[in-house]
Amino acid sequence: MERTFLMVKPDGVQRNLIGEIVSRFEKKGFKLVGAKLMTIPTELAEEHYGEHKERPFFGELVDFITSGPVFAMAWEGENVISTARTMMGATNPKDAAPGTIRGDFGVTVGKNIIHGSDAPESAVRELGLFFSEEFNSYDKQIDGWIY
Ligand code: DAT
Ligand code: MG
Repeated sequence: MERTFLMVKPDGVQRNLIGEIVSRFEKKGFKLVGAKLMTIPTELAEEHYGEHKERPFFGELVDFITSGPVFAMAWEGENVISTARTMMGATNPKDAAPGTIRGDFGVTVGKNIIHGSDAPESAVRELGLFFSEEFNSYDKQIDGWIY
């Protein structure tokens, strides 16, 4: 089953949105298989966002993501990578549709509430960066009503 890395950013934690965000993915039918509240060390932030290191906002992005605790999560489900991206909404909340997480709760691109892996390769890479331990794969009675 496909897995993705999702993370409530420091603004989402401060704004008490952890529960709301977890709830959306739970209700959708995806399965939480790993989670932790953590403050990201600078080196990990720079590696996680390495693809953006030449962009003008890179320093600001690293400062922001390390500015307070994040809620890092591993989620499992069919097509969870792309479906979670759809549920998150566009990168800039001003372009994100109502009903998406960024569309409902975000205002500016710098504080857009949530991170999610954008492809299978980045999901594997990011899960590896944030979770070294085993994931909690488990069956739920309700699985048969989802698949
Ligand atoms: P996403 O988070 O949707 O995958 P991304 O990978 O292009 O978007 O960028 C990573 C983060 O960097 C994004 O969530 C917010 C920040 N960011 C992106 N573009 C920005 C910009 N033009 N100005 C400031 N921050 C930006
Ligand atoms: Mg990205």
